Amino acid sequence: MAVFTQATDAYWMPFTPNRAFKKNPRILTAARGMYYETIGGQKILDGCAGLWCVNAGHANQKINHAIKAQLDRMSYSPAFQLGHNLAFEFAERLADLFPGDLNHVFFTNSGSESVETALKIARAYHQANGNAQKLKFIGRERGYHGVNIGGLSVGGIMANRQAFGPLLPEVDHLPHTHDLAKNAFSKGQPETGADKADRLFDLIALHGAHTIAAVIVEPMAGSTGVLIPPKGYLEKLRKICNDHDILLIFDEVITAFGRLGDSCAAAALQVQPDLMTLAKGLTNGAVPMGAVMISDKIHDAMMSGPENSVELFHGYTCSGHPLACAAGLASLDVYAEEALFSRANDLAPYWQNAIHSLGCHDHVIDVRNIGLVGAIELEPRVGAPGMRAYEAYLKAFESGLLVRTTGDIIALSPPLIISTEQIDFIVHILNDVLKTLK
Ligand code: PXG
Repeated sequence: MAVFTQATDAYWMPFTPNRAFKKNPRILTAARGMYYETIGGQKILDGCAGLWCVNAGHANQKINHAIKAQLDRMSYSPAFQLGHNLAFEFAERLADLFPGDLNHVFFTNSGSESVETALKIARAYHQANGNAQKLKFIGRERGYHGVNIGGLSVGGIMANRQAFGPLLPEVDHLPHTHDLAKNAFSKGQPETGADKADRLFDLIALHGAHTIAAVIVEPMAGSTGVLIPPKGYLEKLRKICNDHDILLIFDEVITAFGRLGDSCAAAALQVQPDLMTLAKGLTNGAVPMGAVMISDKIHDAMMSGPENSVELFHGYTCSGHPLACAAGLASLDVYAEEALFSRANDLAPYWQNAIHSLGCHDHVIDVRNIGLVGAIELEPRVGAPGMRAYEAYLKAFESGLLVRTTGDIIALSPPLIISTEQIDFIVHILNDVLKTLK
């Protein structure tokens, strides 16, 4: 059994209680398929696809080979004023994959950058159309749109925002859709709550549609603890945006690439956005990459100036990075060859029954699911919110299962290659954990 002797002081870990972690580090040394291996040699079933990204499982050999081959061919190509084949090919493939007229792709390196890019494109689009006053963004309470200033501003998670104010002033928020009193233990999309979208009318009345550039929402909010859109809610947002020339941005960093049983939430739930942000499953997490899908309407409006002028003063050194494109193209092949999006769809009823069986335990106040996503919400301990779920996380890990927790919510989003036996294992471990949870 290997022992961890590495000094830990220099590495400031993201979204981690560094001092507590470093007293008792959990160190992974390898990952393949559905499992990690720890430094102590323990096998851990991955109940959350890394951080919602390893949809085809870990160390997929086809993806690994594509990256290795590209590494020896060309490991970097300048992103501005020069191109390479894979970036064009990958963009075409993405345009084919996603619904409607999301036919144009801007490459970034993360979900956070995708969000900033989408917000900037929304403003630039309205400016190109002569509507320079359309500057405001409408986000949503409990929304997560990454960690950069634009994304924090439209995001709605207080802990992520409070140390960094002031944020963008031209922002307002819709209410979140989570309503346990009415929708606890819903299977799939909750029946009630579409009317929460009507609050957009109030914000339009308050600010004026002529000042609002875009509404940005996660079709299913992941990070905040799996908030599933009520039936009819996204459709309503779409209609109100259409009627007021407001762009609708779906942040699909978590929901795209099969998580809801289709290429993206827009396809699964049949609501078409104007812009869609991507990352994570775009390369199966193998190389950092993000992207924004852009509709014809927006793209064409921006292509109207003189032909030799830059249409969008925006981009990153590593936009369309060759290794990321190689990983992304191979990921699309694997998703198609292994039919992973429909696999997620086919497994969803089994998954639903399995995780709803956990609803019987003390302290469980909700179980919810959609596609291959699930959440178990626990009643917070008085005076110690989050502790109950954190204890569940630690106990599950000791028993060989990795879950994510946020507040007192246990979130589950396994790789789409999961078997029914492995779903049973998740439920078995969580049963034991929830039984002993005080
Ligand atoms: N938008 C959404 C909807 C996300 O979920 C981002 C943007 C930012 O992506 P980057 O690549 O900049 O991290 C995210 C990221 C979790 C968890 O366990 C979720 C995310 C990241 C880390 C953990 O819920 N989502």
